[in-house]
Amino acid sequence: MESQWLLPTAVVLALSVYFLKPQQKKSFKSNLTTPNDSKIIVCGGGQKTRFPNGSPGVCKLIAFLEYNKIPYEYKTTTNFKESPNEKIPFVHYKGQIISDSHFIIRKLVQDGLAKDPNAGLNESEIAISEMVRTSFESILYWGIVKHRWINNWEHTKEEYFGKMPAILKWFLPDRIILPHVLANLRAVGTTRYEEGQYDILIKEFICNASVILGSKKYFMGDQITMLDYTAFSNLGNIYHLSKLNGELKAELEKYDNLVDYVKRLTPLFKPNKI
Ligand SMILES: N[C@@H](CCC(=O)N[C@@H](CS)C(=O)NCC(=O)O)C(=O)O
Repeated sequence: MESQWLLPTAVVLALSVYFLKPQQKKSFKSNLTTPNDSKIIVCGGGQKTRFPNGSPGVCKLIAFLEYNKIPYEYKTTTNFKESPNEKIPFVHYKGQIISDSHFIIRKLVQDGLAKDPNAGLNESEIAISEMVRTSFESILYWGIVKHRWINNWEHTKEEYFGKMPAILKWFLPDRIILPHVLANLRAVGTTRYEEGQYDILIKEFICNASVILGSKKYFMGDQITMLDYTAFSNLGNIYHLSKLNGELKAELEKYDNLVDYVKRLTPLFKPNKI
């Protein structure tokens, strides 16, 4: 090899070794709890006292903990990187960090802190209600995100970042956070529909939710199931945080049973001390 190629070749080899070597899997260990410590620290945005929490995932977890009278501490975080899936909610629990409300609830049920919310359903009811639950989390949820971050951005900015120091407020919301959320909305496809089409999907979704609920007390009958924590967290967000979701609230209000459902469930899931 000619000598002028030696240095670039060495650099390329060194970079290849660095990037191709198997990256050590990050283990998400908590520095706030120990393996024997059953204290639950819920990490989310905003304050515990804000109800419902503006994140449907956090709201769902809080609803579950409150309804089942499971003690927890709430920690406001902006460091989503601490979470294994880089999303909120996540919890510090028994020396580990666990992401995603579904897996957090499963772990708590497994550890005997609450009864499985779906225990009273048969196999087919569980399958159907879990399908409905995941469609709340993957269709209505993105409709809420779109309404906040696109349709009602000025209100949302004031609500989420209004109290931020002016210098941060000048660049963080519009230049850093909004582009990140818009990229997510595009990645999941919400903003790739033709103008108005996603809003039609959401209208149809809300109408379907009203038909499924019918005159029942909860979505699957007389007992609260897993689906109710999710349904409430999304519908309750639309109903109570109306500044962020004006048009969605108007849509929800077309269905008396959904409004009544949100109003009945609100006190059951509300943190005690607020
Ligand atoms: N399925 C998840 C959803 C969590 C989720 O989407 N969290 C949003 C906030 S509402 C988030 O952290 N987004 C940050 C991002 O996507 O970068 C759960 O229920 O925990």
